[in-house]
Formats: sequence, structure tokens, C-alpha cells
Amino acid sequence: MYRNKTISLFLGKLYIYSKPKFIIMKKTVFQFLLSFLLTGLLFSSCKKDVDDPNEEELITTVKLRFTEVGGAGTVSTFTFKDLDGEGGAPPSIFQDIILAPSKVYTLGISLSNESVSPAEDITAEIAAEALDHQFYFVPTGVNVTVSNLNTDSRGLPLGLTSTWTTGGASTGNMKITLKHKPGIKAAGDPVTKGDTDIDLTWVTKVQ
Ligand SMILES: [Ca+2]
Repeated sequence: MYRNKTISLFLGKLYIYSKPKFIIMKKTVFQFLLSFLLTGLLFSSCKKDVDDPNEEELITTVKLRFTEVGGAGTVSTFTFKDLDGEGGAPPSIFQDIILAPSKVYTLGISLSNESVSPAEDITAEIAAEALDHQFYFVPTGVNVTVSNLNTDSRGLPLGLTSTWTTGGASTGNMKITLKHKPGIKAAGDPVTKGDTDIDLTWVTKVQ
């Protein structure tokens, strides 16, 4: 009995001694898990920043700036604006493209996200990721030919700038599509390849 008492006393002492150890261990595990969690958060937020350029951006605003080649340098600008993106509220601005007959124009496209303040310039991002992007221009019923798309560093079409040649008076549409093709852009890609960043059908008049 005496012996057992000693053992139980001893075990009691051991328990008392080991209890703070256990608490310390629990605290260490907690700190470890906390640091692990924080590191995870830190990494995931870094990862998000790194991945951002390849995420589909919200493009709320598209501006088409036409300068007549050999003209007086007059710029005609036509704007599309839809602040909440696809769906929801209809575009607040969607101007018809109006060009003169038998002219040659240089088109420069600028894109931005005006749903944030300050507005985000998407044009610069597209230019920086030219290897992953491509514009397509498809006219229907209007006498306009689009050519001379500017190219990326591999010589493949990008289309932030292009040449528009008008014929006789006519009214129709110009479908302008921006495709995002990270790592898969190749020569002769159809418009169906990749993700669609914007797809806008502009009423277009030559008059
Ligand atoms: Ca909308």
C-alpha cells in the first residue's frame, strides 16, 4: 500500500510536472498551426497577385479611335460602356461606328475597367500579354475591310491597331471579338479558340 501510494504520489507529481509541458506543447502546436495558416494566407494572396494577369478582367469600356490616313488628323471616337459587365444593366453607351466612304483609317482600340476607381487600363495589360491575345473583326453587310492588324513579338496578329478601308455607302455590323489564349495562341487560330474577353457587335455605317 505504501509502495502504491508512493507510486500514485509519484505519478501525481509527474502529472503536475508534465501538465505545464503539455500546455506548452499545446501552445507550440497552436503557434505552429497559426503560422502555417498565416503562411498559407500569405502565399495564397501572393499567388492571387501573380495569377492576376491571366485572370479574365472585367472590361467595362471600349473606345474605338479612327484616324483617317492622309487626312487632317481628325480623330473619330466611338464608345461602348457597360459598367456592370455582361448581363445585368444594358450598356449605358453603345455608339454606332460612322465612317466616310472610300477612305482608309487607322483604328486604335483602348479598353478599361471603369467599375473600379481609379479606372484600370486594360489596354496596357493586353499589350503586355500580346502573345496571349487576339482581336477578330468580322463585318456583315457593310463595305469595310479590316487588315494590317498589329502583331505580337512572334509576328502573330494582335489587333490593338488595324487598318479599316471603306467602300461605298452601306449599313451593317462589325463584330469585334477579343480572345484570350494563354499559351495556346497560334497562326490561323479560328475565333472560337480560347476564352472570350469581349464580343461586341457594333452597328457600322459608311455614309
Ligand atoms: Ca451589363
